[in-house]
Amino acid sequence: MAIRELKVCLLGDTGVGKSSIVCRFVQDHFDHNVSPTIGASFLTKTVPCGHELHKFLIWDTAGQERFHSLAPMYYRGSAAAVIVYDITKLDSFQTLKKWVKELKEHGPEDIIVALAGNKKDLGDIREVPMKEAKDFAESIAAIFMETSARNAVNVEELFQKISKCFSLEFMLARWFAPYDHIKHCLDCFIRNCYGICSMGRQGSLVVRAVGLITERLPDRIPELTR
Ligand SMILES: Nc1nc2c(ncn2[C@@H]2O[C@H](COP(=O)(O)OP(=O)(O)OP(=O)(O)O)[C@@H](O)[C@H]2O)c(=O)[nH]1
Ligand SMILES: [Mg+2]
Repeated sequence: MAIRELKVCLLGDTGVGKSSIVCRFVQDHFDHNVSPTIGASFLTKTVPCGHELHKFLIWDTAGQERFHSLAPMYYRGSAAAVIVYDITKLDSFQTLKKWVKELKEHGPEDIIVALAGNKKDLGDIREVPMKEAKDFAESIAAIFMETSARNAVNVEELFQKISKCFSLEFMLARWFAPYDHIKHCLDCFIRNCYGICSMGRQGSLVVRAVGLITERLPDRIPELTR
């Protein structure tokens, strides 16, 4: 099975639960007395996604202001960024918006952004209405989930959603969206592509997709590029 590596960084205010989310996802563990992150920490986890394995290379950054200048090192080259806020702290949602802006201005052009409203278990003292966060996420075409690292709510699901964005079907569907009228051709192409992918070739799926079209469907190029 082909392994695809996905660099993911976590950003957000100190104390919102970035390390706790990563710890829940990677080790299925929650620590009430976790220390603030210094610099950043790195963990990995491999999950199945359709006909592939996705290996998350996770950079859990430090939210304290003194570490802010290090962040570009981690979001540069990231396939996805998870920006975390604490639903009980309105300030942390404002910080999230600053991160969105910074990513838009300086982050990778095609980065997938996921917003995570953590500490869902403390819903009775929430300061950020879910609808407000959801609407904001929609306005920037980001994934949105409220999570609880403490109670293991929506953490796995959050990473699954990110993983799906890098599945072959999703990437090709996005890439081919303007060519919906040749759906049959696309379906054949996806099947062919899986045959090659399962042989474990390296490289970007989309680049491979273009290569395969050229190689296997040369007569369809005029249609695809019209
Ligand atoms: N109730 C509750 N507490 C949580 C949750 N997630 C994290 N916490 C607590 O929030 C505090 C901060 O969590 P961290 O994971 O260290 O936060 P962080 O975002 O990594 O902070 P920095 O490393 O300083 O940027 C800890 O006391 C955690 O136990 C959650 O889902 N629910
Ligand atoms: Mg941390």
